[in-house]
Amino acid sequence: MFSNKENFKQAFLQKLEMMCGKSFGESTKRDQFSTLGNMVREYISTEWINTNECYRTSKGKQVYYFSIEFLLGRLLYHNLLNLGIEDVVKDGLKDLGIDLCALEEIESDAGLGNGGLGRLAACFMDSLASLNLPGHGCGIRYKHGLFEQKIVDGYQVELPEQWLRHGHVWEVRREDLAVKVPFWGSVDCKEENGELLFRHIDAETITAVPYDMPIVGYKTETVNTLRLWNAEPSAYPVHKDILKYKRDTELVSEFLYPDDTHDEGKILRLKQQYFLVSASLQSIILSYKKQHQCLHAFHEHISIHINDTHPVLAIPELMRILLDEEGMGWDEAWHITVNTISYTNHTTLSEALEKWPVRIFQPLLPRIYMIVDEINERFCQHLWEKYPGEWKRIESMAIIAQDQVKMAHLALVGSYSVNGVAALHTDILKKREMNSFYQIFPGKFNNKTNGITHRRWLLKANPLLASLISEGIGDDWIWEPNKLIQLRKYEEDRSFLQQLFQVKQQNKTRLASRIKEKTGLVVDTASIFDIHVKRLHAYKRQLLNILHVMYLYNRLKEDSSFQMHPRTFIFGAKASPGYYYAKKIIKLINTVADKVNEDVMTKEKLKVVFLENYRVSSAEEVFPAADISEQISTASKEASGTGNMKFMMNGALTVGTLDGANVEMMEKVGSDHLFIFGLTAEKVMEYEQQGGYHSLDYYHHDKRIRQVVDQLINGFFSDVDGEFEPIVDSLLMENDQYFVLRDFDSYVNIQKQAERTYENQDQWLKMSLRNIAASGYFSSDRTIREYAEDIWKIKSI
Ligand code: HBZ
Repeated sequence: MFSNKENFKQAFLQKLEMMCGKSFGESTKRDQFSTLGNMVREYISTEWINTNECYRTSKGKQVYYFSIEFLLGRLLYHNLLNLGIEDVVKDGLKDLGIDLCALEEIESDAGLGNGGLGRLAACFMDSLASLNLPGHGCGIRYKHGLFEQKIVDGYQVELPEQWLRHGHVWEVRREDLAVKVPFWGSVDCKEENGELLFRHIDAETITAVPYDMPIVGYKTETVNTLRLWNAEPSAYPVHKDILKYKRDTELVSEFLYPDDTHDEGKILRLKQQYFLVSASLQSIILSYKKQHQCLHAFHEHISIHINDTHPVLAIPELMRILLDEEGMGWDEAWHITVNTISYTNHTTLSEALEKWPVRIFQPLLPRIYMIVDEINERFCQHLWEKYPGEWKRIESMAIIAQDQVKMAHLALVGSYSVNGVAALHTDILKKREMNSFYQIFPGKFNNKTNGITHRRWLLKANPLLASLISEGIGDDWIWEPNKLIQLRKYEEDRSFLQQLFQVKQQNKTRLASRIKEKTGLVVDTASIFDIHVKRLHAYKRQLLNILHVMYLYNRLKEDSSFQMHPRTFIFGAKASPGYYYAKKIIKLINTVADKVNEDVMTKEKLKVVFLENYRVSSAEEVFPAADISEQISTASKEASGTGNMKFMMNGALTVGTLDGANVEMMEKVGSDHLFIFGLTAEKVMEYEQQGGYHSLDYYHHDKRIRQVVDQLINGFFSDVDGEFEPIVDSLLMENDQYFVLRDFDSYVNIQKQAERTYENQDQWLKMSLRNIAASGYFSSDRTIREYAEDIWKIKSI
């Protein structure tokens, strides 16, 4: 049906009538979208079945990527592209008077993630399939993805997200593969033939129903599976409050847990985690047993990767299955488990490391708790032999201590591989955060610098740039992104650089019209598009950026000789709903925006835009349009970053600190091709050891700083009393934990330098080209190859 335009049109019209029960003339955009989606999904089915069959018969090793988040975004265009049928479809629809782009917008984002960690999982799915690697995802089918953000009076307001309201064409419900997951109850212990047998009894069970999504590789025959579990009531227990049971059950896959630091609904969160790993392991083992008699060689055929600690209960759960269901002894079960599980750490922020109170953990998961307790006992015994008498050290490394279960410690002990997500991050884990574990398991630690799929973030998001690149160097880069390096031959080619400029301008125009449509603001496409998009967090320092905007505004107002190239500062960020401080920063950005954008004296020079509800689909419009990419986290705090790579690949120049993967970006492109400022990670950590720095000194001695900080409370920007006091407190009273004022001067200077460079168009374009050329390394294909070879030991089929 996709072999040529005519066949497609005929099939489309027929399908539409059959599916919707109406004629084409009567059909809505949504009807057309569903028709196309269903056609594509059906088209995928044959290869999907073949891929699964191939995995079954080849008996090669497979990896399962367990992640509590998969931030997929939209899939229609992505699937068309990967299947190589986008042109047939686009042309066919055009003949019928339908614009494919308009249909694309009908699809809701599958927003089952908070940010970097969840999007990384989605990029990895694309790379696994595109490299013909046997790798599948396991996650949760949240009914509501990340909240929808509305800005009301400058403040973030959260609305429940509704991606499933009209169904989801890409998923297939597999009720036949449902499994049961037990909670609560108690553990029964019996002796049989001199051995103790444990059984989880009186449990309340939840039925886990898988919804499978096909993950189509780019122009290959591989279609892997992303299995998302839905929580549903099991047969209703007679004596229970049925309504409560139903509500409690469905709640497990109702909401994505909001990011980070703030813990609400602890029990629910732990339930979600066990629900994911128990259901996934059961289904893996069911299918494993169809091919293998026993589980003795499980780890030779299966690798399970845990994306941060959220799925770490895979360790005790696999132990439970091997011990209680397969009747193995501890040592063998432990050997298999440790050699099956590998773990990625995504943060060094200690407040983000998961810890569960025993009082919550033990009653909810009684048998799992027993096993964790035993793992802990044995580990502490081992430590005791190694470090006799060192109580403090042993307590600090224990899995259970001070009535808490430390999930990262469990991951470190129960896996064969532990990786960080950028060289600097892995280094910090080894030298500091996880140093005591590194000392006993040095061989487990390794680095896997993050990557992004260049297919979504360049080929799909920036078709103009993609075709310019292909005109210049052919299209081999799509398969081998390192070949982007060949672009360097155009460094001195003014005509090519001019075309690069035109592409950027067109992308800026596209974003500008989106901004106009959403906010009513008119922005100047000749201004520098300076973009800061990512989750809102103090360490990411959106505050530093907006203070710089305030400083520029002051200069423009006070000094008529002050020259600056016009700039549009664009922000997009969601704050965790309970993260009060982050929400204040959003309010501040919007407050500054209101004042600055209205000021006739400055509005030609300075605009501030806050993009509401920033998500994957808006990101696809944002990255291609950026001149400057803001990557300004306090050095040592951002594990890697992946937005930084998306900007780079789209030719934006980075203003950034030497943090996370920025360090490697600089190594690849050369330090003259980005704008690095601020304290180094080493210096930050040195200060931290001394208890911080004296932020008040910077306030007193730098009048630019004094002015902007004062303006936070003197009513200059907001006439609401005390509105921004918490921000001032964090900077002055709480000693500016994220070194905002410490890096201010350095930031102002580098921004000036970036601006001067922008005004030298030739130089800017050359730098931009160099960034694109060097970005191939940051393709997730490279990352996934490294995981496949070094960690999972899986091979392309
Ligand atoms: O993971 C991010 C890191 O901050 C970023 O530096 C890195 O590039 C990215 C991919 O490796 N971490 C997160 O996105 N973390 C979360 O979203 C998160 C979600 C749930 C939590 C805790 C953290 O409970």
